[in-house]
Amino acid sequence: MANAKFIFPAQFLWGTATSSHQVEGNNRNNNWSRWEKEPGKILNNQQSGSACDWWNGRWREDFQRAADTGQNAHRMSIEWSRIQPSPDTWDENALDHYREMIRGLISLGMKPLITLHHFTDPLWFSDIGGWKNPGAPEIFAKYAAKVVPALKPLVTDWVTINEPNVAIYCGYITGVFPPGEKRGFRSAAIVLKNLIRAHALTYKLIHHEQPEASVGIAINMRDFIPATNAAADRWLARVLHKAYNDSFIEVLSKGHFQLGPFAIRCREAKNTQDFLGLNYYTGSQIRFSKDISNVISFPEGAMLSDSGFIANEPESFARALDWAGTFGLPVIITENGVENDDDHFRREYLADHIHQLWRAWSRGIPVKGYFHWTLVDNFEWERGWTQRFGLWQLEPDTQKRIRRDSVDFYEAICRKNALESEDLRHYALGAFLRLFG
Ligand code: IFM
Repeated sequence: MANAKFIFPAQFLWGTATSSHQVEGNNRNNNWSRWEKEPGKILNNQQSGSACDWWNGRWREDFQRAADTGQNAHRMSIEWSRIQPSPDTWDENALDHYREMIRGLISLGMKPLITLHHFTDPLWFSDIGGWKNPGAPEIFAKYAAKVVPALKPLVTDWVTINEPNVAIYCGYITGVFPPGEKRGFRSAAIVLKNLIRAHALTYKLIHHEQPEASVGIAINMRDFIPATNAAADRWLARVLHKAYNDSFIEVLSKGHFQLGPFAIRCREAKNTQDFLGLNYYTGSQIRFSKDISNVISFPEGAMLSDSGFIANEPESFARALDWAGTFGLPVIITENGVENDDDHFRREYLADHIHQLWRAWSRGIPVKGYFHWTLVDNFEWERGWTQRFGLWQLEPDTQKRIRRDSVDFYEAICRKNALESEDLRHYALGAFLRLFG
């Protein structure tokens, strides 16, 4: 068979994404460090501990790994609680530390994409009500006003807030993230509005500091597919799509959002994105049921990740990309990946998703980059160390890194700026056969 090559546009960003609390280790002053200590909050009562030991300097070897394997970009986050350990103190050493890390990336030829908020809040902020505090947007903007001038000589690409929809859903509806409210719909609405305002203020502040900056959020998009053609299933899938996927992003685009009687109006948020950051992992099937645990499932026979969290549904990724394209902005895949320790599934998933990414680009969606989640196995929030998303496997106790085969596959894609059928055949035979068999 002739070799087929799915070529990406020049200057495409290929990297991995990480977040401070998941990799740094020894974060002791944020709401997650407190949450982890409460029995029963994290699977098997595991804790982040030293995580990937980045704060002690192991970022150097991991950045080297990324650069040595062809990556030209990296998405990382700044830990608010390190920069502003109390309301009136700023830690200049922590800022220096981040400058050093970012310089490290640049010196290795990797473009930094910097996230200002990735799930964690300083303890003092949580103790004054966190994102429910009416002053939360201004408090956050004050932190951003400290970080942005300090990093702007090194950074032009910013993500203000990571997955606000996940933070709200897990923090106030299911309660698996701090502050652990369950079915707190009123709180969720308050937090949604405050996060939108925090983003809008920060967007403006960054552009004031750095007119050439490119600023977005990273939204978690989940494709909700009606399980049947029944009106109730279709209705519920539509409502979930609006509430989970659209609510935040629509306000950033139009300044308002409406779902039945629930409305948000925030004119200051209108047009406050320069790119759309898409975090996509899976699609799921929606069935109308009074028993909430029966609502979400995966299609029968779907290829599932180790703990059954993620299904390989590339068509859902295609729909997510089409959806992202409707906002008329450049699209960056700020996260995509799968938890799989033995790596057989990751390579197939990677192949199917990169292929869909290429297809989206060829039908005109302006995709500019892809950040695989993640570089090295790290602390996976309420699921502790049980889910392994890394290109490199990590033994947290010894800090030993073990290269998974996906590294070689991803390296081939990054270096060639293309997905080639030969690499597909070699690393992901299932995907090869799905495409060419
Ligand atoms: O690890 C998380 C990340 O922090 C946010 N997006 C999803 C990832 C995998 O669950």
